[in-house]
Amino acid sequence: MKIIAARDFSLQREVDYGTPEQNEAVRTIIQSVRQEGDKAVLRYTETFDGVSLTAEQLRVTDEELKSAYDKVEPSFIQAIREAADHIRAFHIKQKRNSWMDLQPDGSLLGQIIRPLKRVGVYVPGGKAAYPSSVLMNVIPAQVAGVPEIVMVTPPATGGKAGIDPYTLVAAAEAGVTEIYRVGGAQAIASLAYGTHTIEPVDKICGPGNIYVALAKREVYGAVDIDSIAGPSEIVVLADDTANPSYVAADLLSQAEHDEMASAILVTPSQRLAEEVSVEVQRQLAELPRRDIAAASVEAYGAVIVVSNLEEGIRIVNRLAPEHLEIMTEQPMEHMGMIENAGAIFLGAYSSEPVGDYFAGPNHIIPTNGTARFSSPVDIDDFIKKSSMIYYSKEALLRNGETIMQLARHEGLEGHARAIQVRLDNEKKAVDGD
Ligand code: HSO
Ligand code: ZN
Repeated sequence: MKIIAARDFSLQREVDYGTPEQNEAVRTIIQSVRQEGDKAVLRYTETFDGVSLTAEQLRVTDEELKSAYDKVEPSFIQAIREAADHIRAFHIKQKRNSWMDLQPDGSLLGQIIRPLKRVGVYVPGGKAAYPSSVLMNVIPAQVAGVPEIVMVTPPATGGKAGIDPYTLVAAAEAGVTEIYRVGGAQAIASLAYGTHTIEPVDKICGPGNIYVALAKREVYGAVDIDSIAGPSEIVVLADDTANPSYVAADLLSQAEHDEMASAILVTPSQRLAEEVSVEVQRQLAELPRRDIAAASVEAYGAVIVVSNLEEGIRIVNRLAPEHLEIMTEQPMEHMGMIENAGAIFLGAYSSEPVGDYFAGPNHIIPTNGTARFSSPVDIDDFIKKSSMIYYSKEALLRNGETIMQLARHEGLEGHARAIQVRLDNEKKAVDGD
């Protein structure tokens, strides 16, 4: 691993906006699905996934879901259940209440919290088909009270057997209410605009390939979308007391996600820097996904040696990493100085996979420096708020003139008259008394 100077370092990587051809292809798919509905969906499924289906076969049946349970080990179901319990318990803490505030003049102001009605979760095939990510997308929606949670996934993620049974089990355990075998841009178009078979949703979330990402960007506005996740990142802030083999293993745990993942050690200890570099190479050689991890370490990995932990913390705040592990003698003390990090893991035993799978906090976390201004997926992603205003007669009489002054200043006489008509009417009533 290269040892480099802090000032030369940034975590920011290019965001992939796709080639003009890819954008064009996505637009065509969305247009066709809008115009032809299921017919276009089935045609694209045949072309891109090599699976020919009827419209009735798009929806996964309850029997199919039941048979998925027979295909996976009971210990996997148990593990998913335990993880789901923790994730649910963590997200329940985030729930917000509607509130109302009674003013002395009898008026009432408030905020009403409502879940979104229908949410679509995309689950990709290929190297990023993670049952853990199904839990992390679906459970917050379910805890927020979303009544209809629709999952879409390409039809042959489990090979000839159809959809990967582990994905199906995770979906059922998390609380998905409908599943459709459709992937790619055609899945996103169906969720956004609806077809005869698939009702449109209010929000689409979940990761996918470049076509899925471009399609989500394209339909944004017609529906809400989640933010588009970049490659995984880990920064470890460690001092002399850290165990080099733990640090190296944790760096590799994220490097193995993607050739573009980023794993960085920030430390004031030259000895630790050197030992971790050696350890990374040693552990890499034995890692099944060593090709991916090695490419990531080579391109986006680094050890940054700083003069003290305070300087290290400044660098962490500048990087604003998705995941930060603090392996110092007093991790709690240093945590207070961290301003920008999506998730903070404290001490030698809080290895990042603890959070990826099990502890409860969400593993969908802002990347590419966006932890400066955004947050991990939570309940707020699946609710909306309505403001509530009840003005009493007394309140309007007291404040009407002021409101009219503001309206007239903006040249909006109609606004002013909406108030005036009430004030006049009240005046008449009083004069008539
Ligand atoms: N570390 C990933 C999430 C994940 N890890 C899924 C394992 N499975 C998010 O950056
Ligand atoms: Zn991970």
